[in-house]
Amino acid sequence: MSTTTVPLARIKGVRDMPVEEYFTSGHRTCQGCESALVLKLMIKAAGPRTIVLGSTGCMYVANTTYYTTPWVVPWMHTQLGSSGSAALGTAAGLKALMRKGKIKEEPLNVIAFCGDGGGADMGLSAISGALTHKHYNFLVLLYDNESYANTDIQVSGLSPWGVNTTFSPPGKAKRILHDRWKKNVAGMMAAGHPDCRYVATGCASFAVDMMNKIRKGLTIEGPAFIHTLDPCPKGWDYDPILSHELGKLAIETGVWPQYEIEDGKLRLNGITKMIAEGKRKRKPVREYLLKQGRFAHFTDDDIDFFQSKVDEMWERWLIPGVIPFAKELEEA
Ligand SMILES: Cc1ncc(C[n+]2csc(CCOP(=O)(O)OP(=O)(O)O)c2C)c(N)n1
Ligand code: SF4
Ligand SMILES: [Mg+2]
Repeated sequence: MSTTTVPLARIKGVRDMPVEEYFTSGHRTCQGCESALVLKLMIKAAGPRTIVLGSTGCMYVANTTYYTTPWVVPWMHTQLGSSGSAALGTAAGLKALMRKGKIKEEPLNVIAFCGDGGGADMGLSAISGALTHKHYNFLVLLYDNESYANTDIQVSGLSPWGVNTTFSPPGKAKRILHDRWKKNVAGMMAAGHPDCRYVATGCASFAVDMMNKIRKGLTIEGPAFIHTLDPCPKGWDYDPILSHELGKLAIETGVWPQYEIEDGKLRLNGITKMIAEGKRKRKPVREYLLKQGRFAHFTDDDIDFFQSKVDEMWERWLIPGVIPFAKELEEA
């Protein structure tokens, strides 16, 4: 039984990208949907010898309307909280079938995707369990549009502080209904799963970087986890033309640090690395927030609070964006 993975070389630049598409026409996602772009680039990076498993959410429902689908590769729906167990079970099943000689022995990619609701809330335990199984090769990709978008934009554990969603509308008595700070999922996965060989954050605004992270996750041999931040025109309430710009601004303002952790070694990358090395200044979060209708109710105080939390991450965390503990306890 071969344990090798599908060979996927590093993409050197836009001109080196594969031209073949395996997520094509036939989907019904909104105009400017970055999560759809993440899937399109994900499978472009992975190639045809891939099985995709997707938990319930926009990227399941809008991509598999009866009789139409953009998927060219084998694809299966899995229950909302089950991306981790589906990934592990499929990788283990393929291995057993190959060992018994029931299917041809060949390397195959297994990718399970989930949304922030399905992955970071409901399916956290299944993903955590899967990431402890070092003898199986698979990638769990969490596409984060910061709400339960498919059921009409409800708050999730990854929704940003103060955001206007259908579960947290600003009102006269309470302007800020959602007052919890976004979970740090990639950091949690990396710090808490010693046998998970690869964890990364990504964004489709930096397509080559994101695709190379997907290739790395698929070829490292063992479980891998990638978390992408995906602007969502419907839930974030902005003109779809701004999707690319908003992804970029999330990184430029320091709200979304870009990094990868390979066998316990951290590499900040792109603009995040430049900010960390003092070669580039973080843009004010105001530039990111005020382009989105979901923050239109923010007062200056709200923006200042948001900025102070991002500053805290950059200035006080042991590793900005990754390890949230302050360097030392302050004297009482
Ligand atoms: C166990 C279960 N609870 C609730 C639902 C209803 N439901 C379907 S999709 C969805 C939203 C999922 O949100 P997320 O995972 O963030 O994906 P998105 O829709 O944002 O792409 C919900 C609550 C379900 N399908 N299964
Ligand atoms: S609601 Fe958001 S995530 Fe869902 S299809 Fe529309 S843009 Fe994409
Ligand atoms: Mg979501």
